[in-house]
Amino acid sequence: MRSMIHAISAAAFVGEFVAVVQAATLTDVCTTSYVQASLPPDGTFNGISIDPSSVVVHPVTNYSATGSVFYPNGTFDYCNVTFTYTHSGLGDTVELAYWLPTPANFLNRFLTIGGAAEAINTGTQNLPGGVLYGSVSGITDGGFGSFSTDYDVISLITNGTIDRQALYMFGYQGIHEMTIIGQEFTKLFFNMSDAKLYSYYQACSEGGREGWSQIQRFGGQFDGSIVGAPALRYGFQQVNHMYSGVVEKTLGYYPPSCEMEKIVNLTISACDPLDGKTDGVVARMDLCKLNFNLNSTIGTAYSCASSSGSFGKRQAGGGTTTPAQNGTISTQAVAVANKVIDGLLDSAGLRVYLSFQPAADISGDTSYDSDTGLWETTANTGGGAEWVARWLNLVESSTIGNWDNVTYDTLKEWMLQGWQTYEDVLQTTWPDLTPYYSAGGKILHFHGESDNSIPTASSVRYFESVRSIMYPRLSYNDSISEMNDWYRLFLIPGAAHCATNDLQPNAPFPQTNLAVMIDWVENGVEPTTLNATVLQGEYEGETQDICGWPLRPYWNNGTMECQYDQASINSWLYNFDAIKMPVY
Ligand SMILES: *[C@@H]1O[C@H](CO)[C@@H](O)[C@H](O)[C@H]1NC(C)=O
Ligand SMILES: *[C@@H]1O[C@H](CO)[C@@H](O)[C@H](O)[C@H]1NC(C)=O
Ligand SMILES: *[C@@H]1O[C@H](CO)[C@@H](O)[C@H](O)[C@H]1NC(C)=O
Ligand SMILES: *[C@@H]1O[C@H](CO)[C@@H](O)[C@H](O)[C@H]1NC(C)=O
Ligand SMILES: *[C@@H]1O[C@H](CO)[C@@H](O)[C@H](O)[C@H]1NC(C)=O
Ligand SMILES: *[C@@H]1O[C@H](CO)[C@@H](O)[C@H](O)[C@H]1NC(C)=O
Ligand SMILES: *[C@@H]1O[C@H](CO)[C@@H](O)[C@H](O)[C@H]1NC(C)=O
Ligand SMILES: *[C@@H]1O[C@H](CO)[C@@H](O)[C@H](O)[C@H]1NC(C)=O
Ligand SMILES: *[C@@H]1O[C@H](CO)[C@@H](O)[C@H](O)[C@H]1NC(C)=O
Ligand SMILES: *[C@@H]1O[C@H](CO)[C@@H](O)[C@H](O)[C@H]1NC(C)=O
Ligand SMILES: *[C@@H]1O[C@H](CO)[C@@H](O)[C@H](O)[C@H]1NC(C)=O
Ligand SMILES: *[C@@H]1O[C@H](CO)[C@@H](O)[C@H](O)[C@H]1NC(C)=O
Ligand SMILES: [Ca+2]
Repeated sequence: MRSMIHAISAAAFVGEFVAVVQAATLTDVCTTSYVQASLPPDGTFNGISIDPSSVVVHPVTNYSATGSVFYPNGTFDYCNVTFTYTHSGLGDTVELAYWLPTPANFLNRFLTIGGAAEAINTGTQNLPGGVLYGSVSGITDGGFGSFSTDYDVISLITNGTIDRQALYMFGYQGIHEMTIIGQEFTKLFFNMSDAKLYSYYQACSEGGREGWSQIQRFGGQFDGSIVGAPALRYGFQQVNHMYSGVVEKTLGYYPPSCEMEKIVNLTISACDPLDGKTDGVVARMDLCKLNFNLNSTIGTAYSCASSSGSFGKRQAGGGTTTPAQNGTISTQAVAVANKVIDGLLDSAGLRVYLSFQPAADISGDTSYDSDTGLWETTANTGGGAEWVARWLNLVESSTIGNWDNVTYDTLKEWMLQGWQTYEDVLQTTWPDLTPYYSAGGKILHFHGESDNSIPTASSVRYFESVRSIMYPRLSYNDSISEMNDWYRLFLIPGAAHCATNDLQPNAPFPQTNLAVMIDWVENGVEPTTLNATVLQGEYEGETQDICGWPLRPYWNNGTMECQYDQASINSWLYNFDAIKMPVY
């Protein structure tokens, strides 16, 4: 009976009720019938039919979420809701999951959560990040078969035939639909009537790309978006995963992991103090790049104990065993490191793409083959190779097999091919964000300075593209100042790819980003610096502030200053003179 009344009031008279304080409990409303009555009615969304009979509801109490870098630990009650919808004329099934806070804790917020790697969601891992802040959180399975079905395995219908629907769902449509359905459902479930629902986005890596896919297309969809280390410029980014391997192949040297890690460790030690604070963290990768000569590591001894288990920090290496290693750092290993850090140039010596910062952990690109007793690259079996196999060659395979003829020029061709083929769906670099900005949306974009999967400079390039496209007539400083009213970029010292970094354990991570964003959107508190927390090591629990781009941190006798340093800024910018088109 209660749900019938609710259905009538919500569906028929939306807008005519003044918000009434309800004293509903989780058990009152976390029921199949109440959820069914709260679904957006048929006809709300063109081309979408929700199936009320698919609704599955579980009230969950005292759920504990701990150990995430994206939100603090917490315990809460929530309503776990899943249901499906279909696209008119397709007969497909897309499943959605929403976690709704208990009514007493709901604070008129909705949070969209994206995926990672080849997935359009991160399972239940990041859903708590919204509920903790009084927000409904939602994920989608994209229509790929289940919440744990990655997009890559269903991306081709068969060899030669792209599943276009799945491609566009992964590219941007899936997250968009989950969001607009979830926003309506939230309003109806909580009897919000005309009250403002604040909408947020939060995800990292592929999820960062998905965030940009929404910001670039759907102005007004989010009040605040938190995008971490985004895999944007997808055609370039995916192929770039193969770059280190092609460097090794071209230079004819496959460095043992220990040798490369020693180079990384020595770089960290040498560059740590350049930021004015010796704490094991390289907070100024620019000064490291400008001042540290990797050649100085040649001849230093290294040794590592044997290890087993999952190997390869960046590419899926499988469960290999790594033997004990020792030796002295060779000229060839340093040549590989220098070339990897320099980034891709074509055979004419012109620049094609950007690369990692010097102290990022670039030691995971080779693995030991116990059959041959040799070190080899993992690049021809990793994510970059899968991209070429499935999305460029349209073959159901996760490797390219024989790559004898793959050169720097091949990588360039693949980058251009991927960009052109998927420009409107995966490339995700549209630089004019006027609709999002005009609707009042805020953006908090962050990227680990020691990212070893998606180069940090990739984010700097996109920020600078948006700046120059949107503010062509303003000076550099004036455009930065205008942009910072609604879009801020933070480079996180020492952080790895969407994660803390075991080689720089004292580095902070911005774990409270959603709290910061809520404060910005709902209370007008501008994050001039970004709140971050040290999550491991000797300073665990310490709060640190992070400078906003283009300012750079420097500790002057123990006090951090955010400084403007033109040479440092310039070191993050690249001119892709091998490519005639503008690359945003
Ligand atoms: C939840 O935890 C609180 C505090 O630990 C406890 O008092 C309460 O009984 C628990 N509720 C349930 C349903 O387990
Ligand atoms: C959060 O939980 C993790 C366990 O997953 C624990 O290691 C960490 O110390 C906790 N953090 C705080 C601030 O209590
Ligand atoms: C949420 O509900 C779905 C669908 O019933 C179920 O598969 C999942 O295990 C539930 N998750 C949690 C954390 O309760
Ligand atoms: C797809 O192509 C690959 C490579 O040519 C081949 O190994 C595989 O058998 C093909 N799969 C099907 C289903 O034809
Ligand atoms: C919404 O309103 C209906 C009808 O008054 C009520 O039964 C229900 O508990 C309310 N829902 C919430 C979440 O307060
Ligand atoms: C690099 O430093 C880490 C500690 O930060 C250490 O565990 C590791 O053994 C070092 N690697 C080498 C090759 O010395
Ligand atoms: C490092 O050594 C290589 C090979 O000897 C040389 O070509 C290169 O210029 C050196 N780099 C620097 C920055 O000294
Ligand atoms: C270095 O490795 C070799 C085998 O490659 C081994 O014989 C030697 O004992 C090792 N030396 C040290 C100091 O670990
Ligand atoms: C590599 O290139 C050579 C010369 O063009 C060609 O004969 C050979 O078949 C190619 N190999 C592969 C694996 O494509
Ligand atoms: C931009 O502002 C910084 C201070 O934030 C200042 O040092 C720099 O000189 C300014 N640049 C120009 C071109 O005015
Ligand atoms: C900043 O982080 C600290 C933990 O390091 C946390 O206690 C505080 O609430 C955060 N501030 C904001 C505005 O999120
Ligand atoms: C640096 O800080 C210490 C203590 O914080 C103070 O005693 C010293 O005078 C400062 N030095 C300078 C040059 O400011
Ligand atoms: Ca430091």
